[in-house]
Amino acid sequence: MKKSALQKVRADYQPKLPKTLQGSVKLKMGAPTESVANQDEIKALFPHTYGLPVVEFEHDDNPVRVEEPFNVGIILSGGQAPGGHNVVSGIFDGLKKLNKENRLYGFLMGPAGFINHQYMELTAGIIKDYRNTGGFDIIGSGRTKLENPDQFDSGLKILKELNIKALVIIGGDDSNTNAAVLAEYYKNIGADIQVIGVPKTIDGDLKNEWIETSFGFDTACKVYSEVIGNIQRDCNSAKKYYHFIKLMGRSASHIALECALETQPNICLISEEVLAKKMTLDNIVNYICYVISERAKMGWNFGTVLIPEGLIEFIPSMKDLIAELNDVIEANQAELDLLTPDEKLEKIQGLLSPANAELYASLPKGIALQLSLERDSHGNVQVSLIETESLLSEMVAKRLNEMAEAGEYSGKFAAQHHFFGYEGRCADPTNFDADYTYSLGYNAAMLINSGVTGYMSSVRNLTEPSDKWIAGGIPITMMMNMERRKGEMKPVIQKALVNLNGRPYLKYASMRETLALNTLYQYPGPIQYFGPAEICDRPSMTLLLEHGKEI
Ligand code: FBP
Repeated sequence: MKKSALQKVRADYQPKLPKTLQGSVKLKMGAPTESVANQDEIKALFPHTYGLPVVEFEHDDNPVRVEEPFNVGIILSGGQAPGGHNVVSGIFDGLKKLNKENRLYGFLMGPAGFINHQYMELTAGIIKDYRNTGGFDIIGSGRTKLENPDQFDSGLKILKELNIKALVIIGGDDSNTNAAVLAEYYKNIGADIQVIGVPKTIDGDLKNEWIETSFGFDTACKVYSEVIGNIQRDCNSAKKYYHFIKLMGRSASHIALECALETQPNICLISEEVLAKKMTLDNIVNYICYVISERAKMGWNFGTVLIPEGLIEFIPSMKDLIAELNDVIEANQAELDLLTPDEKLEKIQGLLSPANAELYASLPKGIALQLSLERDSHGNVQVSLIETESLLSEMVAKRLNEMAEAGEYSGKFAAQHHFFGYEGRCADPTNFDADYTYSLGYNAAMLINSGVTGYMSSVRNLTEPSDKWIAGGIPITMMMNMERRKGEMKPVIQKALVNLNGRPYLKYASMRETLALNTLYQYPGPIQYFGPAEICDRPSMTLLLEHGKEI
């Protein structure tokens, strides 16, 4: 494979490790833990892995040599996120540091490769080509949900065949939930297999006191912010378009919020705020129209609107509808698959409760169909397929016409639509993500060597220089609560949505009116890998603000 000039130079970047991981390590045990909610239910479901202590690594002055070599398997699960390859190289280097004979196997195309016994050995020669690169293409990723004992037993066969002692699942909240279920299952049947999770997702919604951020969020947001900045320059040059920009992130608005802090658009909708204020679709449209008409009075018929991917699910009436649709579609999927789009709409409408049926019927047909598409394997609506940016701009255009007829608006309105998601998921990781992911992987190897199971690799203190980062492990059950999924109550890792009392949101909210009624765009420019640390190593604004720093 021919490499670009940047790829060649970037391959030589040596990611930084926390100081504690640079030599030999020993484990410091913390106090026993409790799950974040529903303690009795979670405890009953995870009798062997509930209540474990938080663990932290310390430098070991008297290291005990590991005599027996061991093998490890890895799975890349779910959507791609920048830095996945560095998790793999971090695990590999950690294993080799412990014992040159240790081996690493990668299961191909996500959990499916584990269940179906498709794998490859990851050697130094293979890994060399993937260091510091974006993507998950080293072994591929997939969204098969690892959830039932048949799958666990099938996977166990290949683990035993390859003499694998531990499995590392690199994934988001759902995949790490599965890691916890698998750890418990193997412990329960005495399989003698450890399971370790690594927090991945560009969405930034897998975080808590111990997991300060999921990997990939930093890079993806910087890619989107670069492009939003470029659009804003274009917009401010031509002065003739409103750009409706939808940003990935599934339910949470972390990506949209981070990009707003980076680029200072005229409007950024925050789904969590829409829910808290019980806003309707009309309220949102009216707010956008208010900003457009005020800007028009100043002669500005241009602007930018950031829209979080999951917005529609947070509008309370839409949320109720989607929840019922999830259950109805799950129960009738086979039958619905055989119908034409019109028949499908009619059928679904007939199955919904009266209030939801009415709302469903009132939606533009295209949006109703997008809401009725097959769910992902975790039972979630595929929000990335819903064209909220077009829905909003159509409704805004209609309302502006009504306002114009009533003599309340005399501007010009033309819209452009964008959806940024896939553009950022496989970017070469920023220095922050390159270091963070390498450390998470290396740390996972150390956790395996310490014998723990049902833990997530945790590296924290991330707004400090990397040598001061704190490495350890968090019991996954500690992050769990019970939620309704596919019509049933299930134990899952609690998703972190935007905290409306948190500093990132409050910072944006304090600037919002000024940004709406002025043109104060910020242009972050492309990710820099070489140069001054304040440009190359700066973590996300979200992380800085959450850690009490100024931006
Ligand atoms: P993960 O939670 O698996 O990391 O996925 C993140 C994400 O990029 C979401 O932001 C988006 O809604 C979804 O994946 C898109 O899914 P797909 O990759 O299947 O199109």
